[in-house]
Amino acid sequence: MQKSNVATLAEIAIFAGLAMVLDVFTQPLAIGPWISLSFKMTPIFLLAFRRGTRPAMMAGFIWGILQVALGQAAGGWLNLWQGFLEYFVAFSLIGLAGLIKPWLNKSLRKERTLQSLTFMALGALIGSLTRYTIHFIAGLLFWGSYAPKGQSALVYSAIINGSSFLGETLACLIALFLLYPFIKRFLMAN
Ligand code: 218
Repeated sequence: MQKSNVATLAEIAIFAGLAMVLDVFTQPLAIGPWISLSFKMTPIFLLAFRRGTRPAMMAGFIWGILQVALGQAAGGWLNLWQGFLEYFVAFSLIGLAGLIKPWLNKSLRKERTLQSLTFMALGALIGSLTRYTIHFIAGLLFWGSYAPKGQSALVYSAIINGSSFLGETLACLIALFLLYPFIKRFLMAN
């Protein structure tokens, strides 16, 4: 195995672990009745920008497994299909942020700050949006009976997952922008 493969595998484990630590030790910050900020996806995005889509999807997948294994998923686990979708599939999809890696790398090399930040935001949006598409669909299929009386499963899922998507994505964008000056070299892995 090549040296860079071993390094990538180590980083997958480390960044999945970091996401899990944030998951256990940070509380979402409520900024209103609907939106609360939570930057737990940031480590997966950082790995996605550094190593690309596949390693980041593996890290997201491991984070999903860790949540289930450590009992962190208990409140959000209804049955096997729903759990598989919302923890293994949804969390893996966060890694799709890595799709912008080639463009981000180019703009980082040319030291174009605004362009680099834009690509990072675009990557985070891709990962978060695909993840939350799964939660939205799972909301429709499995969570409809939790809707308040008179509210359709569609509207309920859109409200719950839409606000959660906004809070998680916004928090990660803020975290990524604040970290940017310190991580430019880290993001240019090769
Ligand atoms: C309407 C509705 N309620 C709850 C869920 C479950 N859900 C939503 C978002 C994120 C996660 C993963 C843990 O953070 C879960 C389990 C849903 N999909 N829809």
